[in-house]
Amino acid sequence: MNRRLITSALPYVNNIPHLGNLLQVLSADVFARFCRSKGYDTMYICGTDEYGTATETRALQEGKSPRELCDYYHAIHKDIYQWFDISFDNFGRTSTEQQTEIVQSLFKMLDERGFITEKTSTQLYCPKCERFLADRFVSGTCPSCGYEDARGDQCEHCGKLLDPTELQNPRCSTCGTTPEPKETKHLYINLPAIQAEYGPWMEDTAEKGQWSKNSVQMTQAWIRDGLQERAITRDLKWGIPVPKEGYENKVFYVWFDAPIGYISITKELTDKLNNPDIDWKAWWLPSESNASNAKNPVDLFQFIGKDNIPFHTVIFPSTLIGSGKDWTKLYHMSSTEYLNYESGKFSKSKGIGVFGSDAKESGIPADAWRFYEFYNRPEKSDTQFTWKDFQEKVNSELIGNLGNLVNRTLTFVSRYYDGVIPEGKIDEALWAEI
Ligand code: B3M
Ligand code: ZN
Repeated sequence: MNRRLITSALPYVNNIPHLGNLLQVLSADVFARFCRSKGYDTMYICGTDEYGTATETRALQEGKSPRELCDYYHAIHKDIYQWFDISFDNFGRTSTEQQTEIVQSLFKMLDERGFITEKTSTQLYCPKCERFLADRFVSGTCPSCGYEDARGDQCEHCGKLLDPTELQNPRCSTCGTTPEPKETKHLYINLPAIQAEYGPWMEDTAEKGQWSKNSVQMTQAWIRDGLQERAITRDLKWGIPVPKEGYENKVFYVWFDAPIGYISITKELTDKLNNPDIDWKAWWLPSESNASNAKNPVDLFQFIGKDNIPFHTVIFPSTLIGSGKDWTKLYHMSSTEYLNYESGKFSKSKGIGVFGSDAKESGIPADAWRFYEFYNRPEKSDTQFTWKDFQEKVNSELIGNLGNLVNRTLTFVSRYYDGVIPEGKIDEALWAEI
């Protein structure tokens, strides 16, 4: 049996997780439990995504350093997922030495193979804060749907990925000043140059690994439009240093480093265990590992929400392919639609929805939450969390149907067989009829 490497999207560390985040970790958890019960050699990895402007802006608001903010929220995430009984093999974080080491080495491999280019571009600069406004440091009106509070990297309303310069009426998220365009240079990953190798891999894997329909569609649309070079550096302080001359004041873009977190969190686990037979390379770079399970092939199953699709189906695999090494790459993509809250959207920034801490303090057991979230999983279209439906499904399905079946069976075994299911032979005719 192939081994199974399972990941769920790394939640941003800047807030308390809500039911939308829980959906991803729960989906992967159910699958991991299934795999273990079937005897697969299984590794389930997750952790907090700690770099980028989401952290820096939040730290400014809370009067903490980015490091303090990450420590604070990482502990909260860990605690909440523990309460939900999520069976991670490791719940790590991206702000580790292991992450810096692997991200920088992947970057160097790409650079040596000619897949990194340098470009000068015009970016928004806030004259008052005296800095370039990366991603979430700028907000404005979405050019695609007109939503007035779109962030510089993505419109939360329609999901479109944005470049901050595309925003209409841009403003600095920190001080509100209207930023001005100014020139700066950045490094790009040359996706078009990797496409010749990436394209056939994608077609083959999407079919073999039975990717969710939304991820196949979105990925094919990206390929059809022609892959673009994408900037992988940012003018920020909180991030991984770029090991290249002239880039001393820049860091890697969070979306370049985040998926590599799956790898470094595995390494952090195996460094901690210090057992030669449990080796991160056996999972991610098996050709370079001597661990006893390394010869057995690995299938990578990834669980994410639909707004994270291209990062996992295009950019991360292209990074790995471009490095020239035989990394474990995506096999099955399970990407869900959105889980909405009482017909609106969950929003961490606006505090709308049910958060992990609310669930924990509700007095409703974790298993009831787990049941309803999974029952209501938005597989083909968006679904809604409503308190009324939660109550109804728990009462009718979990307690009424499943609970009763289990309870009656156990009562029966206890009453007539002293609590031990007797050896028996199945009546073939009855079984056939069933
Ligand atoms: N942190 C976005 C999110 O939490 C991002 C996912 C990273 S997965 C490598 O939705
Ligand atoms: Zn929009």
